Amino acid sequence: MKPVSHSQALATSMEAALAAGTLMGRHRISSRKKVNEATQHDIKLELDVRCQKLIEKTLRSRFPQVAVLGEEGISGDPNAEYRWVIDPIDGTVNFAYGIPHACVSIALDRRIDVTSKFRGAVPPDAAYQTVAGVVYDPFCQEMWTAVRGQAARLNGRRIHVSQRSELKEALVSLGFAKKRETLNEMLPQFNHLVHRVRKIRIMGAAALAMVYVACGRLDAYLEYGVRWWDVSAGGLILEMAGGDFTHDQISPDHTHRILANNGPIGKRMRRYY
Ligand code: LIP
Repeated sequence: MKPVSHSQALATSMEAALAAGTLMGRHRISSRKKVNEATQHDIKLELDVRCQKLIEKTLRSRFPQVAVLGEEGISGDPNAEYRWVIDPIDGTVNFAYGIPHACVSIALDRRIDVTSKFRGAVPPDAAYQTVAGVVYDPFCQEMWTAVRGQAARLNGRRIHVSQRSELKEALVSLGFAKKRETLNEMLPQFNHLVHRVRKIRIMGAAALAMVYVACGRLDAYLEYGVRWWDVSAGGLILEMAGGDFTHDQISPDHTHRILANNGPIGKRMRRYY
C-alpha cells in the first residue's frame, strides 16, 4: 500500500464528517427517525447506517485502499496497514430523542509493531496507533481535529486541556455503555466520585466527552465498555491537546475501558480505573 498522507487523510475526514453532520442536522427535529434496533439501553437508527455509507463514499473516493472499522460495518483487511475508524453518529440515543448532543467521529489508525510490549497475544486494537482524527458536532458546529505530532484544534484554533489538579474542583464525565454489566461496573465508581468532585456529568456521547476534556470543558472521562470507534479520534485529539488517554481492550469486539484526563486529575482517578 502506498503511504497515506496524514494531513490529506484529515482533510478528507473533515469533508466526510461535514457531509454526515449535514445529514444528521436535517433529521434532528424529525421524530420519525427509523429505528433499526432497540434494546433496554441502546437504539440503532437507519440513519446511523446511511451516515456511515456517506462517510465511506467520501473516504473511498480519495483512499480506496484503506480498510474500515465502523460501528455500522467493517470492511477490508482486518490487519491492514491503515484503517478508518468510524462512528457515524456517536450519541445515537440522544439524537434519537431529539437531544442535540451527538457527533460524527472519524479516525485514521496505522498499524505499529508492539510485539516487544506484549508477552502473549496482542489485543487487536493495541496493534494500531491513531494518526489523524476528527470529531464534528453539527449542532454546535464545532469541529475538533488533530494529526499525530501536531496541535489539536477546535474550529482551527489550538486547544489545551485544563490545568485543574484537585478532584474537589474537577468536572468529571462518566459513561455507562449499553449493558447491565457495564452499568454495574460503573455504579460504584459513580458513588465513590460523586462526593469527591465538583460535578459528575453523564452526557451520552463518548467522542464529545473526549474532546471536551481536550479543550478544558471537562477534566476527565471514565467509561467501562465503550467501543474503539467511540474514542479513537477523540483520544488522539486529547493527547495532542496535552492530555492523557489511558485505555485497555477488554474484549475482542473492540470494547475498551478508558480514562481520558488532563493529566493531574487522572493521577487522582487511577484507583477508579
Ligand atoms: C455511545 C457512547 C456512550 C456510551 C453509549 C454508546 P453510540 O455510542 O458514545 O459513551 O455510553 O452507550 O455506546 O452507540 O451512540 O455511538
